Amino acid sequence: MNAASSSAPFRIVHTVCSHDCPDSCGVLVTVDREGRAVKVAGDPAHPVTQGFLCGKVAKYLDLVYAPDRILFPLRRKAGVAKGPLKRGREHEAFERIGWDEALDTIAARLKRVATEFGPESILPYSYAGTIGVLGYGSMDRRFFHRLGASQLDRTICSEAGGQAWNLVYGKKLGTPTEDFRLARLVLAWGANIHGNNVHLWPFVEQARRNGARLIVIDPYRTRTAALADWHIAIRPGTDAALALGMMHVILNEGLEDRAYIDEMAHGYAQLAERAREYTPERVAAWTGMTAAEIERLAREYATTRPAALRMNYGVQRTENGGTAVRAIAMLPALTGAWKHRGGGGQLSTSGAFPWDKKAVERPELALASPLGRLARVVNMSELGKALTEQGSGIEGLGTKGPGTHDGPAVKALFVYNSNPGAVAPNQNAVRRGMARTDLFTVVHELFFTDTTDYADYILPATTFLEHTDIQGAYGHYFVQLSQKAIEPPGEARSNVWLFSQLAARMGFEEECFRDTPEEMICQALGIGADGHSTNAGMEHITMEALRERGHIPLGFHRSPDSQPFQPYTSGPLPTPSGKIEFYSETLAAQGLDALPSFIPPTESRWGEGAERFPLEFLGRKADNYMNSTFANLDGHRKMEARTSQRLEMHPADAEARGIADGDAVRIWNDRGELRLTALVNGSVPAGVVAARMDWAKLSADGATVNALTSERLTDIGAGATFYSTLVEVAKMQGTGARE
Ligand SMILES: Nc1nc2c(c(=O)[nH]1)N[C@H]1C(S)=C(S)[C@@H](COP(=O)(O)OP(=O)(O)OC[C@H]3O[C@@H](n4cnc5c(=O)[nH]c(N)nc54)[C@H](O)[C@@H]3O)O[C@H]1N2
Ligand SMILES: Nc1nc2c(c(=O)[nH]1)N[C@H]1C(S)=C(S)[C@@H](COP(=O)(O)OP(=O)(O)OC[C@H]3O[C@@H](n4cnc5c(=O)[nH]c(N)nc54)[C@H](O)[C@@H]3O)O[C@H]1N2
Ligand code: SF4
Ligand SMILES: [Mo]
Repeated sequence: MNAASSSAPFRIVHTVCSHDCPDSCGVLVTVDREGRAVKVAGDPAHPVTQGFLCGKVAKYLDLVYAPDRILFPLRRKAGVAKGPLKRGREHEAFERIGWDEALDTIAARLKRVATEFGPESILPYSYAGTIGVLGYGSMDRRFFHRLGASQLDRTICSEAGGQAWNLVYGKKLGTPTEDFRLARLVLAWGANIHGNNVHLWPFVEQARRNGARLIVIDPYRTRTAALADWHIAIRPGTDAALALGMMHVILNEGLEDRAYIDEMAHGYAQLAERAREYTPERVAAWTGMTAAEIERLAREYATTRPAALRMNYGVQRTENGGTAVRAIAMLPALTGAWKHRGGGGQLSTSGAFPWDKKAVERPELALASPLGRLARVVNMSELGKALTEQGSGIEGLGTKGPGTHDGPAVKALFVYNSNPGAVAPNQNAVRRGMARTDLFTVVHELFFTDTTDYADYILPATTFLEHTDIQGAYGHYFVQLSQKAIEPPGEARSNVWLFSQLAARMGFEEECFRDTPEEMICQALGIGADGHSTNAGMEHITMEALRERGHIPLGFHRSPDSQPFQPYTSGPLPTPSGKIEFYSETLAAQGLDALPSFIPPTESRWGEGAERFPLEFLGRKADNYMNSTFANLDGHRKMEARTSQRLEMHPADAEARGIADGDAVRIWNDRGELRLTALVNGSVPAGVVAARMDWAKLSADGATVNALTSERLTDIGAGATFYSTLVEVAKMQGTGARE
């Protein structure tokens, strides 16, 4: 595909959008003779991408060629304090240096910190700037393991829901995206399909043309909700109650699939007993629905076949979000929805990709570190604590097992693939921590962000057009090769290159630090002597085939028409009982409730703080940004203009506070405050207010929605609880309506 002759005026290169999005689109990049990308387009041959890109990435060249991209390594000038820098003038705080000098001094400083305070005082902080297998975690993991740096528990996005799903099913699999077209009912639960997962939408539309109904359960009237047949504006954090209420009705009316349950599930009797407590009347009082609506929803869900559940991670960003996901995940098992092609559901498809992660990350290098063992674990959702409370930042049971409070204070922070200054909870604590004069901070970035304002060194990073990678997806079943389409601008360098170079400066002699991206791709695929992958389910994959086609389905998804993939229809499953677990001995052994139950979040209308802070706050993602990415681009900001820097309120809550549309308002709680302009438009139910993620430095008062969110962790998975936040709102004195 990209093998066009060099004399041709254009080449077309197959890349993969590496943003943290379920769709992982195949992106064809047109490159002119001068090596400049002139066009990006969705791959028409990819069954899920279907030839189109979302609005954000359709304008990707605005990002790649943005005039304010960081192009050279930079060092903070002597005497310039860490903290917010004026937008457009960040350069003044830094001086340009060469890569050699940057790498030498950073390596020397990390060595010194490791010797003086122990290597665990170094904290890598990364998330999903790229979800390519190499870019997300490969050479960097090798580097930090070998160094003995603290391990980061990457809990900020999906850990609660992912672990909850796995407690029920053992593995994150789901109905193939393409099969949603066969559904007669699509239930989008905490899932903004149109905004966050737009390549599922054509399949939903196709289903609806064939008579399917779309029901959306979301406190916010998203684009998806506005297009639905029925929008249920549930109160935040009450989903477990609704799922249990639906079970109550289903079991009461005998709508469960006993044959399927008997064959596939464990703990039915216990669950049935638990569900009996959740009468529609009780559940109505929590969720804000009527008992009749709960009954109607349960009946429609249980009697329509095929019924497809699209749950996304919105549900689990609440204090009891793990339990909520667990309870919702049990619904298709109770009704046997998995048996009907096009039914069942999807939270994530990521469990299907059998990457050889150990070969890529090489955790055994920790044995060669000065620690001689795997380092302690720091939860990324507690960055504020980790940076401000000596030896802290580790609580709860995360992915990597229980954390401890032992270990040295964090003395060096190495940020890449993430913008914690904007996206991490409890922003004021995070920024207080990052402003510490005794903290050494390196940030590998594309732009001057809310995080680079605190950096000692800034290193220029690449976009997915500028490096090679391989990628799976969490919203489809295709492996894709992302080929380097253009040379990086300036001196931008990839994550793999950076950590390979740093390893050399640290004197790490292991051969694996010299692996090329191509070699690491082969390691991830487990390419054997005959050129084929040796990973179970990837045996048909070769590098040649990937280069030629760009995308290749996983083994079980190769003949969807003659052999459709329907997960969880035969056992054993990779759970302790080998079955779908309604009752979890694993949780019981941890002293937790083995069955789902509803406990109102402490930060909710039922919580103690509700008297002082009576409004539930949703600091949501923007439809036209990717978390904090794209927010600095004018074209993207224009697309987001309607809700940008706005606080969405229900008319009743606005009126009670004397607030009119366009008024300047202050939103606050004990953690921080935010100033926005009121938008009294009814996208939220009474008692709930909402605002979008943005950059602090692009906001009038220099803060983002995360100035209000807390570091409290979810019940399962120790994830962040962005959507369990209480606030109060007031009209700002001396301000009138803006319009
Ligand atoms: N346009 C766009 N697309 C994105 C992103 C983006 O920032 N912008 N981010 C990407 C990322 S990082 C991820 S993880 C994925 C997945 O992202 P999702 O998990 O789908 O993202 P959210 O928008 O956080 O949550 C989905 C919906 O859940 C709703 N919600 C909030 N609280 C509750 C609740 O208590 N109950 C229920 N039922 N719903 C609730 C929110 O209002 C929101 O509309 O999307 C990716 N795609
Ligand atoms: N209030 C609130 N807060 C949230 C959420 C929410 O819904 N509400 N969502 C949460 C969720 S789900 C997530 S996933 C997190 C996301 O948090 P992050 O993963 O931090 O996501 P981004 O804001 O997109 O920042 C990624 C950064 O990586 C940089 N980058 C991109 N590619 C590369 C690369 O190849 N190398 C390097 N070194 N850098 C690169 C980008 O320029 C960008 O600044 O935010 C969380 N925070
Ligand atoms: S952000 Fe998502 S929808 Fe947009 S191009 Fe990337 S993968 Fe596709
Ligand atoms: Mo995420």
